[in-house]
Amino acid sequence: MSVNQIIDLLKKQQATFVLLLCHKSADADAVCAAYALQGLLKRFLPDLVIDIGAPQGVNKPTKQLLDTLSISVNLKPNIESASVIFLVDMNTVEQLDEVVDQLKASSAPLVIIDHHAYSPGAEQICEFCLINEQAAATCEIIYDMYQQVGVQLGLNEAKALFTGIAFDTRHFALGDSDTFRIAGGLVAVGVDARALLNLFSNPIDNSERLAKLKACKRVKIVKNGEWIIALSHVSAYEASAAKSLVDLGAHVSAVAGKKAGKLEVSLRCNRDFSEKTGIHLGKDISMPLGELLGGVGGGHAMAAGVNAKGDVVDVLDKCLKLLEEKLSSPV
Ligand SMILES: [Mn+2]
Repeated sequence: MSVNQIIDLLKKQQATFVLLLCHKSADADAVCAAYALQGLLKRFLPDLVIDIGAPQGVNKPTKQLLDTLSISVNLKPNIESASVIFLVDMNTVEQLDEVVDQLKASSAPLVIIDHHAYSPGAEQICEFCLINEQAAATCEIIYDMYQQVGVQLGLNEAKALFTGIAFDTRHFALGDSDTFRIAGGLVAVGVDARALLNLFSNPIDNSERLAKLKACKRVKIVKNGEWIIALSHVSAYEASAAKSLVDLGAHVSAVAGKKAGKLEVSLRCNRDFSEKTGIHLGKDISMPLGELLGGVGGGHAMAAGVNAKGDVVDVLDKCLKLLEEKLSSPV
């Protein structure tokens, strides 16, 4: 899919209003990618009204980012009036709970720009689908879209892309050669890398510290051959807790949490586990686990998640079973 194809689609639809939708508790990558995409489309269609929508909210660190980079996000986007809808940094609408029905009812063509593992059916629901699982961040894909059409990035757009990439690569620790090529390009536009990284390395607040410590206290450790699996549950900050368990020494972790009847599971593993076992947490664990629980799961090879209903103990058992099955039948 090329940028020109997108522009042609917008013209063909005689689009006056377009929505760039971000996933549930939108993160820096989602919001920043949407912001830079908004800027790119504006270069071609200056009269087009383009809203960045986050109907399921933005996460806490991203809220501060929105102020700093002056990015406006609409928390109650008008789905019905959109001529074309973009899914940015996600490739399924299922995780958008309350607005799924509105999206399904809309006849607006859907464009997907994402770097998560393909969800079943992603290609069927969209007009154009740009999913690059190799990209470390959706912001990297947007950077290359600018390159493709030779459009110069503005400084604020470059800052946004740099921040989104820094966020998704854990401050570049998970970056590959493409990540550094792009970071170099953004620095050339005028991004002050150190200043931006400092700005967003906020100390975490006490509720997150407590969640991480509680996850450690409640951890169930299972050894499987050379691998250490850590399972735990918290009432918030599942992703942060799952990451902490891997930082502490687990090869793979799953942390479940239940809020207002909704169950969330975050999975993380280290690179050694990912490469030696060939297990893709998004495709091999989260997707089947989501299905098993009547919810939805997906994500990346080393970081994934599930949204569903159910009980934390039961979901962790099912998750462990899936991991054990995969480990006993190496790919
Ligand atoms: Mn992302």
